[in-house]
Amino acid sequence: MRILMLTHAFNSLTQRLFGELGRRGHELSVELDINDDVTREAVALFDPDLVLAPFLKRAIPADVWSQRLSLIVHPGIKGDRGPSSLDWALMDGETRWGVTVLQAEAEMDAGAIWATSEFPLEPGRRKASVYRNEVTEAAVESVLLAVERVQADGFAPEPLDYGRPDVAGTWRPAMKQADRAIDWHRDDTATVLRKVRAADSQPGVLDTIGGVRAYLYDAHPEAGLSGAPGELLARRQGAVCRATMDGAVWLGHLRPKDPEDGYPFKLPATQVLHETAAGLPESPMPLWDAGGGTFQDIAYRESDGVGYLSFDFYNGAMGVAECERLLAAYRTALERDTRVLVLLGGRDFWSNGIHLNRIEAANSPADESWANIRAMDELVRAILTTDDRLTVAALRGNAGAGGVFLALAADHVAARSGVVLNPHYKNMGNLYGSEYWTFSLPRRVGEEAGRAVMEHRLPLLAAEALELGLIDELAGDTPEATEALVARRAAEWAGSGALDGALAAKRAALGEIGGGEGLDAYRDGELERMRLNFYGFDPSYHVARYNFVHKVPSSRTPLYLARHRSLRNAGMAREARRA
Ligand code: COA
Ligand code: THG
Repeated sequence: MRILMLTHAFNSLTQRLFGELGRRGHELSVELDINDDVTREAVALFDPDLVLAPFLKRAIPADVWSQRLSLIVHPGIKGDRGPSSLDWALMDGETRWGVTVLQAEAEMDAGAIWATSEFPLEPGRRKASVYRNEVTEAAVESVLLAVERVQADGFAPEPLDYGRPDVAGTWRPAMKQADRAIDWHRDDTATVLRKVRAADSQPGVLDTIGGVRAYLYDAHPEAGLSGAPGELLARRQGAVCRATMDGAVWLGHLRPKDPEDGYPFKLPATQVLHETAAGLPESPMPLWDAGGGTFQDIAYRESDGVGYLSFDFYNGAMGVAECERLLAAYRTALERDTRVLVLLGGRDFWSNGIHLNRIEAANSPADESWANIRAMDELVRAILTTDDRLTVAALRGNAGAGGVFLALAADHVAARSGVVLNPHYKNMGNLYGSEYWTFSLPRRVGEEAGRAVMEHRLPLLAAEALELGLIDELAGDTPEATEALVARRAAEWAGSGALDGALAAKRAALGEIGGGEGLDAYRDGELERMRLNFYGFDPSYHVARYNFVHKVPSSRTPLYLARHRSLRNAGMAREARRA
């Protein structure tokens, strides 16, 4: 089928559906929801059999949905309607939730139902985490089913009827800040966590913290500290700890509401609260895995002769500090008597490379970019040159740009089957990229495929990455399954007689390229180009980063997505229709 994906942004869910539908032979094009006329034009140019809206905030115009079957992916259980579905589900403590694929009509989300899928929902989860995991899996299932039903011809979608016993949901209005507000004197830790997490990653809970009006994000429980409700107690690695009625929470990121209080995008809480935060006592966090109950973004543990270094950075963004701390932890892990070391990335993201928000907020974004890429390169190099043990990258969540090449530095790369990889830098103003990609990419996929991956700038499903040889293994359908499968394999290797041979081969391969010195040549070549990206005459990278960080809406859909706008394709489509 010809499917036009109409979407507010080419976000992770849209990318996943784009990959899954493309793999099944559908002809796809994407239009970002810019305005109704652009939508109309896209329909006219592409002449789709189906309009699919995976992530749409505005109404599809009546002349489009009345002439073209238009399906909406709604992140709600059957019968649920409105723009804040997941927010309400999490605030109300629903224990089952779902995705509904419904037909667009005049009344929002009231159209006939083409497919649904449900999942259990644990209380206190972060909205974006549920979206990137359960919602995305359920959306893939129900969209594929709906598309089959459209193709089957003669399937009658079910009109929305609240009289039916299986129609559980209802219309819920847009959630307001008043619905989200925290009362530090009355809300216990679980309530504060629930409120912040139901609004994370957007819009955040508006509050006053350290005298600043700001949106709160990235909340974690703290079992060991307490104080007067609302009081700031401590700081740790960018986060601040704040007392609740019965305990305390860590808040990792803030976004100031008013421009006079700082940049209007998310930054580490200590950076937003500068002097106030600087006056707080530093609460140290050892590397050994505390097993929860506090904020720990890097943790190490061992079992069955395997070392596990886990890390989970907000939005997968790695600034200089994160790179340096992870490198220090990696070096400590190398001192341990293990022969297999697993790098276990976060549930939502493995890594998205350098920290674009922190760079944007720096006095010299060029200098900060340079420092950040140098710090990333040091980390990647430490992994590439580890020759006394096997390294495994376990991707539970998505990876983008330099984050992908961080993973490729490991000997074995395993990913959750639903992971989406963006192994290219082009969308960030034609950034050349570093992280030793000129070494790792051709080493894994060959010169030609490597060039194609970098050039065509499209996301890759984990299964596609496996076929290309970019990664080595699909490990499970959930973050938990990925962790368990990787652990089983790592323990097998650690106890295997074949490991010595594998390590000898690894040392030989490293020797063949001239060891660390051989690697220098790759990095220096990359950095020469990066220096031009950061300091040269062409400001593309700085412009792209500004737009990304400030979420400047696109005025047009990039041509690599809007295939109907590339003249050749549009012409061919019209020819094909006429014939
Ligand atoms: N630095 C800072 N923030 C980043 C980031 C980075 N490198 N990569 C992603 N983020 C943030 C996004 O701004 C977004 O912020 P929000 O919480 O305010 O919404 C959040 O992470 C999630 O990103 P989003 O695009 O909504 O997630 P997604 O899963 O739908 O899409 C990508 C993932 C990879 C397509 C997209 O985030 C991206 O293009 N990232 C940039 C990668 C990059 O160019 N890195 C730098 C070069 S090394
Ligand atoms: N029919 C048509 N178009 C659609 C839908 C549809 N476009 C996508 C949409 N479903 C997804 N669902 C909703 C439901 C309600 C609202 C937005 C998207 C909504 N919006 C408020 C408004 O427009 O005033 C603003 C909400 C906010 O503040 O975020 O109520 O079924 N044709």
